Parts: sequence; structure tokens; C-alpha cells
Amino acid sequence: MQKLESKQIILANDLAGLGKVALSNQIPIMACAGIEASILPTVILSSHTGGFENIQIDDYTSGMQGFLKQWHSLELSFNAILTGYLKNQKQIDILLNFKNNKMTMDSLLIVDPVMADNGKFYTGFDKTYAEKMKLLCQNADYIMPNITEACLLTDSESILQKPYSKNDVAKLIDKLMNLGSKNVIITGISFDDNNLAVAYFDKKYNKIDYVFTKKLKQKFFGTGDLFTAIVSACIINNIDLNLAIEFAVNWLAKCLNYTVSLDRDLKFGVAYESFLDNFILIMEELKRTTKNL
Ligand code: PXL
Repeated sequence: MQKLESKQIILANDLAGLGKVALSNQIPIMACAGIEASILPTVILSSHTGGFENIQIDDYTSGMQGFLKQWHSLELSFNAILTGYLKNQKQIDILLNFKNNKMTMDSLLIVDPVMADNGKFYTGFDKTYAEKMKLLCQNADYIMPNITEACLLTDSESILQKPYSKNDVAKLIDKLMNLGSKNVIITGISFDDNNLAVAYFDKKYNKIDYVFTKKLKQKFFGTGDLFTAIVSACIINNIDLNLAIEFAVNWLAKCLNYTVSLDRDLKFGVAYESFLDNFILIMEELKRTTKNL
């Protein structure tokens, strides 16, 4: 097995040419975290699908198999694989097979079960897809669903019909743990109109905790992909989950507020570039304090 010096991650996500989402967001985050990324595109699009027209969309399912076949033959070892937007059930099978048969035991599987938001499936996803996604989550070391996806993975959609409580979220986390996921992070939780929260269960501390942030009224694209990349980078760097989530939420809040201040069309993505130097500083400090613990 070939051991490369720096930490290694596989990013399985879509590649959109225009409008920064998915891989376009996650690749720079990994570089700034000092982690080398191997790129596994699931779909190649001329732009993301939120608010653009005449989009060129190429399903990359067969390409993924070729990529992984080559990588396996090179006997590389990876610290983690982070999955994002997957186009179909076949892609889930491909990743499950790679994780269970081709990766070393200490490689982490981190799953963002992208399929729904605001109580609804995204176009192209349905209940059968959600059933398959449960399988991927069962095999995961960390799952990062939003609240809608968490409900769909646990057949708890009724929670979304009315205002929900911390007690409801605790039940959801319990069900997700029973599914087999080792650590659970739920995003997009909203108990009131003004705040958004991330809830997480860290097996190491055996308790549920929350990080809150101010809710912005605008709709952004690709924030979930930035969030999962930042938290995954911290996990690989052995940084505690509470520090990781606080870092991700607070750094993203700075980027989002700046993006709003630019008064531009939000479909082009979050203007995070001028905050990457700040990202590197915080990440390096977190790595240093983790090493000294
Ligand atoms: O996570 C945002 C995203 C990712 N990938 C594709 C998208 C979007 C949002 O619209 O269309 C293809």
C-alpha cells in the first residue's frame, strides 16, 4: 500500500462549470486545510441547476467505475472519502463496493446524503433512492444530512409538519444512530424565524450539542458543500467535532455576509475567496492546539 505523506481524501461529488457548488467549493477548502484531494466526479454540468437554463448535464456513472478501478490498481490509501451529490442508486453501489472491498479499514466514510431540502425531494430523487441512501449511511463513520434528509432516512417526515423541538431532533439522531451511522451531524435546523442550527452527536463524548447562527433571508448555493468539506477536513486533521462545527458555521457566516454585501446574483455562489487566508490561519491554529493536547 502506497502511503503518501500528506492526508488524502476522495471527493465524490458533481462538477459544475458555472456557479460554485460541490467540487468547485470542496477542492479549494481541502487544499487550504493541507489535505490532498482525489476527484471523483459523479455528474458533469455546465452549471448548477438552481436558476440557470440550457444546462449541459453528463451523468458520469460509468466514468466513476473506471476512475476507481485505476485508483485501486495503484494501491493508494486514503484517509477518507466524502460523498455528496450522487446521481442514481448505481453510484451508491459503486461507492459501497469501493468502501467495503477496496479501502483500508481505517479510511473514514463521510456521507452527505444529498437528496432533499425544505420538506421535498430534489428532482430525480424519491423514496426508493432514500432506501438505498440508508445503506450508504449505515456504513458511514459520519453522516451530515439536513433536517429534511434526516427525516427521510428515518421515516419521520411527520416531524416537518409542525414546529419541531430539541426533543424531536434527539429522537431523529437516535434513529440515525440505530441505522448504524457512528456520528451524526444534522444541518438546517430551525426552531424559530431568526436562527439556524447544526445539531451533532459525537460518539467520543456521547452527547448531543448545538451550534447556532443567525438565519439570513437570502437563498445561497453550495453552502452545504462548503460546510461538509470544512468539517470533513477537521475530522481528518483530528480536530474535535465541536471546534470543527463552530469553525465551519462561523467562517461561513463571514463569507455569506460578505457575499450579500456585494449585491450580486447569488446563483454564482459564495464569494469565499478573500476569506481563504483567514481559513488557513484558523485551520493551522486548530491543528496546532490539537497536536498539543
Ligand atoms: O449543493 C448545491 C448544488 C450542487 N450540485 C448541483 C446543484 C446544486 C444546487 O442547485 O444544482 C448540480
